[in-house]
Amino acid sequence: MLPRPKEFRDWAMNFRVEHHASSIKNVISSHRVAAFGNVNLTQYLKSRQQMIDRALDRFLPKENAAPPTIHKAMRYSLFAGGKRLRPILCLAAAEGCKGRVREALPLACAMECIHTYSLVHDDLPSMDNDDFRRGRATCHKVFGDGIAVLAGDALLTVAFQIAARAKPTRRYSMSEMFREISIAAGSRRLIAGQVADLEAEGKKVSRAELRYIHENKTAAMITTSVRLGAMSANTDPGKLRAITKFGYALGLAFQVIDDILDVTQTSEKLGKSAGKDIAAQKATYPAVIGLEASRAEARRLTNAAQNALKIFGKEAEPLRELANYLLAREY
Ligand code: GRG
Repeated sequence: MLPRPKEFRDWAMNFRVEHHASSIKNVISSHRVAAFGNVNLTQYLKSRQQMIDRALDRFLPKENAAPPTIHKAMRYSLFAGGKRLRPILCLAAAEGCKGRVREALPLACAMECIHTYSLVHDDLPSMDNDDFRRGRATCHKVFGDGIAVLAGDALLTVAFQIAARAKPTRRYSMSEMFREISIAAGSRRLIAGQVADLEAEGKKVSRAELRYIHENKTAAMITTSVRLGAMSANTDPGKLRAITKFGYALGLAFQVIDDILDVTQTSEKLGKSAGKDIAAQKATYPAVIGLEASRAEARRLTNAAQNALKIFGKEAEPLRELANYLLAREY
């Protein structure tokens, strides 16, 4: 089994809180429209996506800012119609902890910039070599490999500039928030997952190795997104632990479902190349445990995510509905 970073054990296994001292696609699938308060989930997702898009547009250098090529490339990938899952979860976690969405917005946008950078780099010929992402040609196909590398670098860097717009709270300092983001995006989480994923290609991997890849490549960014939302709301340590459990289980469920969709959906529906995992002999849940067992695992993880929210009141209803929505998603 691959080594597990200590910080991840702290978060995900023991749930010890370390530092409390100081185009959704243009058409959102409406196969399951849940309602909370007076708002249904479809409207909620759409309005949150618009809020995030407006904020990202404000926070990013304009397309014609010098040198225009890099800013065009950054914006090309950022505004290509991603689901905005991580920032939406960040804002919903802030709400769930009775905080203000406005305070969480810079942190939410920072996570989306980092996520987009990881997609741009993942699509490069030297990595996953993909031509199609978020329903359009990948960044390097349009701007060339060199500019795509730089656009990814610039999205990662601007994320920290954007996060710096957030405010510290009584319990959580800005340095804690920056540390949180750096760990999630760093060589022991997102990059660790990507390294393990690259190294697993064409090999038979165990379930534990697969889980390590998914925890780091996917669940860490999702866990950090909800933790940041909770921190922006100055949540108490018990609620931060619960939000962490939620993010971790939801993040794993999200990746299991992503693996399932890769073998059950078309490229057109996904907005990215379907069937690539099998072609590249990738480590995926369907490949390791089979399709039906993967579906059962996604349900089990979604239940675990729901259970983690038991201590929250009706403010966490959007988080609960998002977890159900993601389990039933088709892209
Ligand atoms: C290059 C450091 C580095 C990391 C790349 C993001 C990634 C790691 C690889 C892409 C392939 C993959 C399956 C990643 C797992 C995370 C995931 C499911 C990404 C896609 O997220 P969505 O579905 O994408 O939220 P949109 O486009 O909707 O934002």
